[in-house]
Amino acid sequence: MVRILKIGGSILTDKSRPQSPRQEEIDRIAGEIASASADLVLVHGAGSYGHMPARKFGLPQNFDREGLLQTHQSVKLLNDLVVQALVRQGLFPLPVHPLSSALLRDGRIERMDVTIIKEMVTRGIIPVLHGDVAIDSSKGAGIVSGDQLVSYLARVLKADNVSLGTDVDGVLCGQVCLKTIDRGDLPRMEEFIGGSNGVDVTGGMRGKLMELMDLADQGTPSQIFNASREGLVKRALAGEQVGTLVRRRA
Ligand code: IP8
Repeated sequence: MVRILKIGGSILTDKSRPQSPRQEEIDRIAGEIASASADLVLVHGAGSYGHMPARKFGLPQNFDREGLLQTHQSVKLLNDLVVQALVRQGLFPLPVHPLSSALLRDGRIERMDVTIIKEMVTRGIIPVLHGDVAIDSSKGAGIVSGDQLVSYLARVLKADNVSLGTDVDGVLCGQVCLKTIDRGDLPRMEEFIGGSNGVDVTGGMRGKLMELMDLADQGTPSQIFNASREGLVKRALAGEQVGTLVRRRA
């Protein structure tokens, strides 16, 4: 059994200000993870640590070596804060930087060495990945979002629990949070799945849904829930549905 949890950058940081962590949230979420940390792969978004420098350097449209370097160094700082918070909970996390393990082609993961991640999980270690810059074999520079990592890893690791914590209750249709969503719902949802709060270069809720629909089509359902509500990370990890279930079209 493998569980994959992604925590969005908008929970962990203030996306409107550069490199601004929400330390209390990072610590609270680390505490909730401690309740169910076995067989877990953790992925976190880049928040203002990634999206702001990426936009400044015109990534991923421009191949800018300085931009790749600065953006990666910046997201590593957030990754370190997450790793340290888990360590304070008595857990054994290790950072895994996608820049060093994944190759993109046209913005999609073409290859990624997941053997290391599997070995870590088997040995009681929590691999902690994050949205990152990456090398793209066709365009030079790329960005691999935490959402794309979740969908790739869930497929390759055959995950049985896939949860994405965001700063909203799930997929919202106006004021109503949907219990479930599948590909057939997308046309009527177009107007509601626009953007995300703050600077975002990887597509907000729309990007997330595209990744998760592909995953659902291949037989792995996932859920989008509100990780800023206390207790929901813990309950999601325990297998409870606490947000919108993204599933294969019936
Ligand atoms: O926050 C984006 O990852 P995300 C990564 O998971 C960068 O969308 C570097 C902007």
